[in-house]
Parts: sequence; C-alpha cells; structure tokens
Amino acid sequence: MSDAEDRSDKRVFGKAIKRNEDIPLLTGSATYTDDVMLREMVHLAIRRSDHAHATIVDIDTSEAEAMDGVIAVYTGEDVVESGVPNTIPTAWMLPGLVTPQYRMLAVDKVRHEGDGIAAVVAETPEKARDALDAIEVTYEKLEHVTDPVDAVESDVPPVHDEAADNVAFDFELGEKDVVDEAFEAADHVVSVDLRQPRIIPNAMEPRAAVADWDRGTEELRIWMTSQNPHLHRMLLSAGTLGVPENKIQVIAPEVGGGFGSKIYHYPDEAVTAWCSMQLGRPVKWKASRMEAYVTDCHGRDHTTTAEIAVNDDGTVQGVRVETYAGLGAQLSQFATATPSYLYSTILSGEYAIPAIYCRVIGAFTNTTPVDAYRGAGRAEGIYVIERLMDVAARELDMDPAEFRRRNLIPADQFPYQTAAAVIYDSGEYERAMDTALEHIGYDDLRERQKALREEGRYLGIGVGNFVESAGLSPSGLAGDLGAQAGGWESSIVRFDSTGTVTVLVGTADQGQGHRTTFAQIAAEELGVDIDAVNVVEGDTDQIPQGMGTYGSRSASVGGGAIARGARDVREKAREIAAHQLEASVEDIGFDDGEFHVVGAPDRSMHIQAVAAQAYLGHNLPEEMDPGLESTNFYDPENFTFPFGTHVAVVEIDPETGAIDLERYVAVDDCGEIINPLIVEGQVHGGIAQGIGAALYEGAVYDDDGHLTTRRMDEYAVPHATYLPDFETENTVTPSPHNPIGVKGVGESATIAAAPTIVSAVVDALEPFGVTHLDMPITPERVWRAMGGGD
Ligand code: PCD
Repeated sequence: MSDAEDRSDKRVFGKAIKRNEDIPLLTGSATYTDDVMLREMVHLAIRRSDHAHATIVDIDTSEAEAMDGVIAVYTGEDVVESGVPNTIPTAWMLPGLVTPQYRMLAVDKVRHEGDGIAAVVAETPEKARDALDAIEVTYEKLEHVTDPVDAVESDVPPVHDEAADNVAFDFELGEKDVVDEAFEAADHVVSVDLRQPRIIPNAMEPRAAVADWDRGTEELRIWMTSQNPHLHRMLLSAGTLGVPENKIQVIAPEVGGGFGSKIYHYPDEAVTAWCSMQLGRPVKWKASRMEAYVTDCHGRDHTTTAEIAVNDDGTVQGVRVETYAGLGAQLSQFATATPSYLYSTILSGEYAIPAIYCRVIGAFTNTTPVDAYRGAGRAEGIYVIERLMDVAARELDMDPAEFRRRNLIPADQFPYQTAAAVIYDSGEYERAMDTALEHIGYDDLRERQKALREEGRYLGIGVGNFVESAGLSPSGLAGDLGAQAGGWESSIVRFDSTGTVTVLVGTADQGQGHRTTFAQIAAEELGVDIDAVNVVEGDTDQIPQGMGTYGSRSASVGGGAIARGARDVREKAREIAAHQLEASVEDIGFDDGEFHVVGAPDRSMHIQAVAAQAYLGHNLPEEMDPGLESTNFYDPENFTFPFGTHVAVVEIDPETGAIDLERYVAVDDCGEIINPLIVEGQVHGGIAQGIGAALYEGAVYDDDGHLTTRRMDEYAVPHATYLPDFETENTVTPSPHNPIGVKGVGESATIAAAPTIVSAVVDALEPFGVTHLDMPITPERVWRAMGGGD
C-alpha cells in the first residue's frame, strides 16, 4: 500500500516556490536549439509537397544546385542510395497493424501537403530557402482524401498500397455481445454523433535541429527540440541512420513548449543529421511557423458514434463507442496507441459503468500525421463519456450534475477495476465535485438561469468530470500493448564532494518547471537547501538512460525515481555518519539535513559534511565504496489517475450566437502537490488549450487537400483576452503507486475543459432543443442551432 508520507511538516516539498528556471528564460540568456552556433555550420531547408497526393514523376535540382551559396541538393533517391536504413519507425505495434514504409524524404509519391521531397543545404538559411523554389518537381496528381470516414468507406485510391482500404488497424476493447445484452436490458438507449476536429499544437518554439557529424570518430551530436532525447537517440540510431546508439549524443537544450508535438521522431531532424553525415559539416534546420503547421503532428481527428444505456433510476448500464480515428498520411511514433489504448481505457470516466465496448478504426488520410496532443487519447475519450452523460441526463430529464453524481465511483471502492481494462489507483470523486459545485454556487446558478430564460436570456452551466491515466507505465503493461519503449524513468542522484547535489533525470522539460519541482523533491529527501540542488535533463551523454516527458509522467515516474535515488543516498550517508559518530545505524536519527545520535543531540553531522567524507574515503565503514550517488530505474506498478470537476458558466447572445464565458471553476486532484504555483500554472495553461479546442481551434483542409489554417492569423489559438479569470482549487488524494504520492497534472485541465465548455453551451441552448454541437463551437454554429439563417 501507500508509502506516501504526510507532507504537512515538509520544508520545501509542497511549497509554492518560484521557478528556478525563469531568470535565464526571461532574460534571454537561455540556450534554445536555434541559439547553437558551430564553426563551419551550414543551413538546411526542406522542399515540401504542395499536393495532398501525387506521384513524383521527376525532380530537377540542377537550377537549385547552381545557385549562389548552395552547397548541396539531395532528393529521396540520394538518401536511398546512401544505404542508411532510412526508416521512420513507429514505436507502438498494435496487433494487425499495417506499417507502410516511411522514409526520410519521399521517393515515389507524396502523401500529404508538407511531405518532404528534397533537401537544400546552403551557406545561409535564406539562400537555402530561396533555392527551394528553383527545384522543379513534376507531379501527377492523384485523388486524395482528408476525412477518416471517407478514407475507409468511400472508393478512393489508398494512401499506401499496403492498406487498400486505408485501414491501419481495427482495434476493439471489451466484449461486444456482453455489452449488447446490457443495452437490450436497459430502459433507455441514447446516442450522439461527434466530430472532434484536428488540433494543431502551436508550441511557441518551432521544431529545430543542429547536427554535427564527426567524420573522424564517426560520432553524431545533435541538438534538437525534443521531449524525449533518449527515445530520439534510439530511433535515430538503428532504424534511421544506422549509427550505433553509443555514438549518438542527443541534446535537448531549452525547449519552448511541446504539448506532445516534440515527442515524435520526424523525418526532418533525421535529414538534418544525414546531411551533416554527407558533408562532414554541422547542419542547422529550423521550421518556419508555416512548416510547423503542416509538419508538426496534429492531434485528435475523431468521428464517433457513441451510445449510452441507462435505467429509469438514473444508473448507467453500458457504453458503446465506434470511432474513426484519422492517422494522417504516415504512422507517427505513438499514433497508434493514442486513439486505441489511451482512448478506449478511459471511457469509464469517473463512473461505475458495468459494460463498455469500444471499436477504433485507424485510418490513413492524405493529411499531416496525427499523434498525441495534450490530453492525448484521454481527452478524446473523456469528451465522449461526458457528452454521453449530458445527453442521458437530458433523456431522463434529470439535472446533469445530479445524474453524474449518481453514477460516480464511490470513494470506498478504490483501487477500482473499470470495465475498460484499467485499475484506478485512488479517488474521491464526490469530494472534488462538491467542492466545484459549491465554489460556483451551482443551485443558485440554476435559479438564475431559470429567471433569465424568462427574460429571453440564455445562461448555460456546464459540468465536466474527468479522470486521466497519467504516467504511461509500467513497462510490462505497455509491452503487452505493443509499446516498443519502456514505462520507467531513471535518475542519478549525486552528492558532490563540496555538499551540493546534482540530480540527473531522463525526463525533458519544455516549460513544466522540472528544475524547480525536482529540486524540491531532492532537497526534501536530503534535508538540504533547494539552492544546493542542480537538476540536469536533456543530454544523453550526461544522463545515460531515460524515457522523457509526455503523458504527464515526469512528476510521478521521474519524481519517483528521484525520491528513491535520494533515499538511497540518504541511507548510505546514514551509515557513514553512524560509523564516524561511533554509533549503530539504528541509533542515527535524521532531521533537517542533520544526522544525530538518538538521545545525544550534540553528537551530530550534517549530510553535506558526510558527503565530503564519502569522497575523502579515509574513514568509511569497512567494505564500503567511496562516493555518494545512486542510479535508479523506477518502474511504477500502475498509472496514476488524476481527476476532478470543472464548471463553466456561459451566456449566449441570441442575436449573434456569441458566447460570453463568464466564469470558469476548476477543481483538480493530482495527489500530493510538489509545487502549488506550478500546478496552478499547469491548470491555467491546460484550461486555455481546452477552451481553445471547444470554441476556436481546428485544422481545416480545403477540397484540394490544402491546409487553410496554416498561420497564426488563420488558426485561432485563444488570446488571454478571450479568457475569464480561472478560479482553481485542489483536493488531495495521494496515489498509492509512487513514493511521493503524486499524480500527473500537465494534461488534466485540457482534458476537462473542452467537455465542460461544450456542456455549458449546449445547456444554454436547451430551450432550442439542442442536445449537442461539435467543436469548435463558433458563434455561427450557435446562431444556426438557434434557428438563425433558417
Ligand atoms: N507537478 C507538481 N505536483 C504534482 C504533479 C506535477 O508540482 N502533483 C509539477 C511537476 O513537477 C511538473 C509539472 O507539474 O513540473 C507537470 O508535471 P506532470 O503532470 O508530471 O507532467 P510532465 O510529464 O512534467 O509534463 C508533460 C505534460 C504534457 S504531456 C503536455 S502535453 C503539456 C504539459 O506537460 N506540455 C507542456 N504542460 C506543459 N507545460 C508547458 N509549459 N509546456 C508544455 O509543452 Mo503530452 O503527452 O506531450 O501530449
């Protein structure tokens, strides 16, 4: 059971400490990939397909090659001829998965707008970009498809010959017969058809890479915007470049946001490395903002039919879901796990649902590949169950909050095995829900809503409950499901001889604040000042192994590895202290960094003094090696399951359909909180992105398969002025599955916010008989739903 400790008397763990990393980030002294300048460095630009689907008939590079400052122009054929393995592997093998060849540069066909076809290396970035237009590509256009349902159900030429029907996988969870029976026995069955549009991640810093191949030693050093440098090292090595893993160093310096988009192994960074290998010179590539829109993996893209079976007493009897998940033109790294496993296993939401069936058809389309985006799979799944809860409440004529409450998994039933295969670790769902409803004044709001409706004003109250599988672990479970990567994290916790502490960990921050929170964990365990701890991430030569930062795993899995490492170090230090204080280990107490002999407080030694002794090595217990560090691989026994309730209040302008977002209350439970300030920041950012999805965002392809939302003024990321002040609270239900009792928080609010907002808008429109509206809910959609334009 729980080895989480009570945190009330902690010195730094749980404290709202300001972020260590912010001074360099805010004053501009921090190093991002594009800041890396190397001698003899040249610049890469990538020519991309203008078409959604076409055969490449000919590529003429002669004019580009002759241009001033151009050093080399390479095509996909050149990469093939170089003899490198040249595959971009997928890291999640579902049963029966079709895995078409995915090369660094396209050879015979282009399969989406933005597909890379040729690489220009030049003396300056401008010269490289200018030469792109001089490459003559002759295409023969093919019929294309951008919608996942059309891709499978209509007669279109396949994106890949290997998948004639465009189906990459057909995944099922649960037993259909059993669920069908539950549906037949239930008093009501209600269904809803949903479309969750594609989201474009929009990290502040576009992707970039600087590759430096040493011809003498045949070693590759690459700086890149990576959420997981070790995975990138592994994937670049065997599958793509054929360079041994121990001759590749991946460095992720400061990374300006990822939101999932920097997890994946893309062709572009590999091409950067390959060009450096050809030329023996350092090569830099950085995406323009428009390139980011067409090449960074998009998120979501689901078309779903969902059904819920309920009885008259307001209890849910079953859930049945069939979804088409757009995968884009190629299988990105986790593209297959996100819409299948991560999606289907969260469909129980916070509710006790006896029967769940889910089928997911993963479809290739002529679009930018799709992969995890903040909330990955869980956001899509929670959206489905929360929409179902609303339509079912409406069917039963029950208050949607009351209906939800009636179906919550009770607090005394944890750990809870859901009908969707996973075991929820811990939860107090009703407490979080009560806190949120009380905070917003739910009952009064319902009264106000009624009164306003009499005046022809439309107030909507949306309630969103969520639970999330965070942590992506353990390895065994992931392996059973086809993961080609582990679920562990590794750390090295080291006392330096002068008493400072170095923490090396395999996660890789993109803005989450690890240098602060991880220092808090180590400082707490070791009883040292937080300023004595230096946290190092993002360099595979310094940190031998790691998995990285995604799936809201760093606090629980990385933090767990750090806590364990720090405890090992503390216990070794205790033995040294016992030896030097001439007492037995059992008689040595530890308090605030000080080891002391129990009952003789004047006989004591600070842990930092012990560290010095550990490296002096003169006076250590017999057979003890010098040094004071611990390498730890931590593989938790389960995911963590953060949860909570969000509530939104909107008012609709009946003339225009405009939505005024009046209030937003978020109650989140992420277990023990390492740093409340950082957790609040994570929740704020997460809500903003969830609101973005609900009201503004969404990729749009035109009839030619061109992405029409490819600039910041065409794709509506919410501005701060669109958003109300968020009112946040936390409840604390520790996870029993890691040494510090934490759960993830990075994705929670994004998962919660979209369904909460949609619920609020639809609630406002109840008098118009509206039961559902698809995201993004633009004023036009609202206005039409109210009968505008009829
Ligand atoms: N924490 C605390 N406490 C608790 C939990 C947590 O304090 N309880 C904190 C930590 O430590 C960190 C943070 O908070 O610092 C977070 O965490 P987590 O949850 O663990 O997570 P991570 O792993 O770290 O991260 C990741 C996430 C994700 S996943 C995403 S999308 C996003 C988020 O994160 N991204 C981002 N957030 C953020 N932020 C920023 N700034 N930026 C970014 O980019 Mo995916 O899968 O990738 O789709």
